[in-house]
Amino acid sequence: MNSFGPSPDQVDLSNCDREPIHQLGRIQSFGYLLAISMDWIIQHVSANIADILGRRPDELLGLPLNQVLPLATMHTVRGKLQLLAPNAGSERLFGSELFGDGRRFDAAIHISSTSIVIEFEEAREETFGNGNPGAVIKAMMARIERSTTSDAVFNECVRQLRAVTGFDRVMLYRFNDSGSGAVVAEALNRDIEPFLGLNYPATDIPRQARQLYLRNRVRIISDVDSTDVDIVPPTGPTGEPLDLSLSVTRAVSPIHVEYLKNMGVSASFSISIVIDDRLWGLFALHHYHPRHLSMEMRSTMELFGQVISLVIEGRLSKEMRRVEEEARDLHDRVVGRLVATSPTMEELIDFADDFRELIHCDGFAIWAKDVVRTVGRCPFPDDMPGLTRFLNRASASRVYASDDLSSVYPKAHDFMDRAAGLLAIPISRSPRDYLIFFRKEIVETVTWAGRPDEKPVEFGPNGPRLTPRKSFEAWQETVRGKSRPWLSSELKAAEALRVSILEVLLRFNEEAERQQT
Ligand code: BLA
Repeated sequence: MNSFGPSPDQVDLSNCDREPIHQLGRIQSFGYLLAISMDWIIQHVSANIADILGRRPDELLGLPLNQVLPLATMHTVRGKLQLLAPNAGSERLFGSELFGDGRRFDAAIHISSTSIVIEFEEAREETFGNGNPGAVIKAMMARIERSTTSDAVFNECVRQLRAVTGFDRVMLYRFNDSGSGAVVAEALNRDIEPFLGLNYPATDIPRQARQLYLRNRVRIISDVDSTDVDIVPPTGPTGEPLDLSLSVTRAVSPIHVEYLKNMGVSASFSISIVIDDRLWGLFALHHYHPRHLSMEMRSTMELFGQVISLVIEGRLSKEMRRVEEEARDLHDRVVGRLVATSPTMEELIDFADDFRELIHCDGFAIWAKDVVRTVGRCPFPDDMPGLTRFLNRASASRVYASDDLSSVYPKAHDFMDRAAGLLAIPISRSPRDYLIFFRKEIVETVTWAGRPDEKPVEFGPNGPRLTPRKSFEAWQETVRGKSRPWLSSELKAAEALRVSILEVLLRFNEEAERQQT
C-alpha cells in the first residue's frame, strides 16, 4: 500500500463514506496501466508493467508513448480517444495485438482529469455459449421478456446471470428511498445459505461507492487474496493521486475486501441498475473461488445492465399505473356502497374491510364523537384521546401519515409494540373525527433469511460488523420503532377517500337537516 491509501486508523466503520476509494493509488493484479499526459508523455505506470512491456517503470516514465507502442496501436488509441465523450466511461478494444508481437490484449481507454489512462488485460477466450456477446444478450432478453410481473423479471435475470457467468450466487439488491436495501431475487448454488429477503443499511455501500457505480456500471473484484499493484509515481503533477473513478481495474477498498473475506467470498462482480439517473439497484454476483471475467464479458454484462434498467423501468411504471387504476376502481366501489347505505359516522366501522383493502394496515380505528371503534391491531382505547389531540394539532385537516410515530409523538413509545406508524384521514371539522390506519414495527415483521446455525467466521481487523448477519442487525437498529413506509400511491388513495367521505357525509347531513325542517 502506498502512502495515499487509507490506513486503518484513518478509515473506520463510522466514516467510511469519506474513504477516497477512487484514489487508492492501486489496481488489481489482473491489469496493467499507463497514464499519459495530453501531449502523450508517460506520467504513471502500474508497477507490474515490465511483465508486458519488458521495461521497468523508471525506464518508461517521461517517455513519449510512441516510443513504447507501435504506430498502428497509436492510431487505434487516437481513434478511440475521438469517440470518448467527457466523463463517459471508457472505450474498449478486445483481443488486439497491441504490441505487434502476437500477444493479444484487451484495453480500456479513458480520460481522467488531465491524463489519458490506458488499461490492459491479457485477452482470454471466454465462452459465450455457442454465440457471440450479442447472441448472449438476445437469448437472455428473450427469456426475460416472457416474464409478466416485475418479480418474475427479477428472478429470471438472476437465473440468466448465473447461467452466463457461472458465479456461485447472484443477487438483486434493490435500494429504497432511505438508501437501505434488500435482496429481492437470488439464484444460487444448492449448498450455500440464501440471503433472499435480507435487509441491510445504507452504509454497507457508502455514498461515494454508489456515485462510482453510477458512473462506472460494472465492477469486478476477481480475487480478494491477490496483492494489488501500485501505480507509480503515486501522485501526478497536481500532487494528487490518479483519479480511478472510470478505471476498469481499480483496486478495492480494504474495508470492502474485509467484508467479502468475512463472508468467505473470493470474487465479486456487480452490475448497476440505473433508473432516472438514480442507482435503483445492483446485481451482486459472488464466487467462493477467485473468478475473473474477460473485459469483453464485462462489457457485455454492462450492456445487459443498460438494457435491463430500461426493461425494469417500463415494468415498474406499468405496474404503478395498474395499481393506481385498481385503487380508483376500488375507491369508486366503496364510495358507491357508502352512498347506497348512508351510514352514520359511527357506522363507518362496518366499512373497515373496504377501507383496509384500499390502504393496507395491521389495525384500523374510527374516532368519532370522542368514541373509538377498532379492528385489528391498534393502540389501546386509553391511548386514543391523547393520540387524536396530537392529530388535531398535526394534521391541519389533511391526510397525515408517519412511519415513525414515536419520533413526532413521544407518547407513542407506550404502544410501539402495537403500532409504530399511522395514517389518519380527518372526516369532519373540529372537534375532529378520524379514520386511522395503523402499521406495526418493521423489525417484528422481517427476520434474518439465513440459517441460525451459520458457521462462525473469523473476523478481520475491522471487526464483526462487516458480515451480512451483523449488517442485518445494524439495519434492524436503524428501523427500530418504524413501520413500513406509506407509499405515495397510498397517500393519494387516502386523500381521494377523504374527499369522497366528506362529500357523502355532508350530503347526508344536509338531507337529514332538510328532513328535520
Ligand atoms: C461495496 N458493498 C459494496 C458492494 C456491495 C456491498 C454489494 C458492491 C461491490 C461488490 O459487488 O462487491 C454490500 N454485499 C453487500 C451486502 C451484502 C453483500 C450488504 O453481499 C449482503 C448480503 N461496507 C460495509 C461498511 C463499509 C463498507 C460498514 O459494510 C464502510 C465502512 C464499504 N462497500 C464498502 C465500500 C464499497 C462497498 C467502500 C466499494 C468497494 C469498491 O468498489 O471499491
